[in-house]
Amino acid sequence: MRFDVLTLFPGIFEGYLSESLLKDAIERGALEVHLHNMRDWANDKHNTMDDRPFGGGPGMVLKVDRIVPCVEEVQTYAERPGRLVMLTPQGRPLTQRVVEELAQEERILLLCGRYEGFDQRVVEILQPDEISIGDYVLNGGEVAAAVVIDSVMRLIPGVLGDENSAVVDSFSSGNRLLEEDQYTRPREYRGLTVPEILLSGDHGAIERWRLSNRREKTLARRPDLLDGEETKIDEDEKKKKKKRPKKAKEPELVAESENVVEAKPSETPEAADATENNVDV
Ligand code: 6GU
Repeated sequence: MRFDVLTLFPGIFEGYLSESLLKDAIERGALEVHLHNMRDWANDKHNTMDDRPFGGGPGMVLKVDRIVPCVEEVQTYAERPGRLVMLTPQGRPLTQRVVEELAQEERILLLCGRYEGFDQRVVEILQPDEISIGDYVLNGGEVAAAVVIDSVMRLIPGVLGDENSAVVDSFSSGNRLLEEDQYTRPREYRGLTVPEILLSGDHGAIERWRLSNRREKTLARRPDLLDGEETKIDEDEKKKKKKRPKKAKEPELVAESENVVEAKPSETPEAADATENNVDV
């Protein structure tokens, strides 16, 4: 997959692209990210990219006669033009569904705004897919573009190693629940212990605990994530809870999860603990 980032501040991306997963993916050729400084399309001696808004008001507006030729030229830099995404707080919200949709593209251009935004004729002429990363204000689209790259690249086959599989992530298709609580060694810290069930070696019971934990957490923190079916089931559960007080440490839910990934016993901390201490789990 190829990203072309159009920005007045290409330096913002350099550190981010040269670390960790992004760096590896780029080095392996699984991902290309090309940075373009839009100021290269300023054609006057002051390199002007923005101007005061007609009608008055604060801030500056990015000029249509700089931005449109810039995007049109960058579109010719690969065999096929890419999908044009404009990062703007007025865009449609970025969700995992939108990320999944973008991950289908071969090429994406990310157009980053600054200041008060773009002249509206940029939108009229180029008809970009306008995307926002949330209901708060950023100084510009660069951080939002990095969020798009980060979330989309995880879904490209061959970009993440198996150990980082995106299939079971929260919000991925078929899984709109929050992640369960995680623990690793030590078993006890400042008097706080790991839930007993995770040390039991009973993989069926562990999976039931995890699913139950995820659903309770999602219901408590993000009920908006539960679709009609989930909400209905959880309401049934709440009723059951009222009638029958919860037994300590017992998993509530016995439904099967679609996305169960069984860890090999040898890979779990308790198994490693057991090996270290020469005990069976
Ligand atoms: Cl895409 N841009 C800016 N400037 N602010 C934002 C945003 C984008 N998404 C949320 N806030």
